[in-house]
Amino acid sequence: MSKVIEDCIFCKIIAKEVPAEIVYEDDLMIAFKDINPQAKVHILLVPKVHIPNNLYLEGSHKPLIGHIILKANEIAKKLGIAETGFRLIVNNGTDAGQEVPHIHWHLLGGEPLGRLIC
Ligand code: DGP
Repeated sequence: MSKVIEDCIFCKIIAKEVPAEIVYEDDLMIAFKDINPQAKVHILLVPKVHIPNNLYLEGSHKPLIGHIILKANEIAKKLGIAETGFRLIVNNGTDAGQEVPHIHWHLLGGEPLGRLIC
């Protein structure tokens, strides 16, 4: 069981103290529907260990990150959005609009998402 960081909503979801529509879970991560979806399919992929954002990643996290990125493919296939395409996004810090300081990957798809400037 990962340590629950006080006031971290994602730690509370991981600890099942707050409900979420979970689409996948294992020892390392959880994936659940975003409460405020920005596309027909909008899933958050969240490591169970509390890491605030990309800046806090260390070498020891490499297997965890690889695991989450590969699971994104599996979840996209399971939800039927793999063939039509999907987007994976990580917001880091204030300028990127990060609201929840527990690193997470947004998996978006199920409809045309429009072009980003990058
Ligand atoms: P970000 O801005 O990258 O930190 O994205 C945080 C996302 O988390 C945002 O799209 C809304 C979602 N979110 C915030 N609180 C909750 C919650 O309690 N439950 C669920 N399912 N999603 C949440």
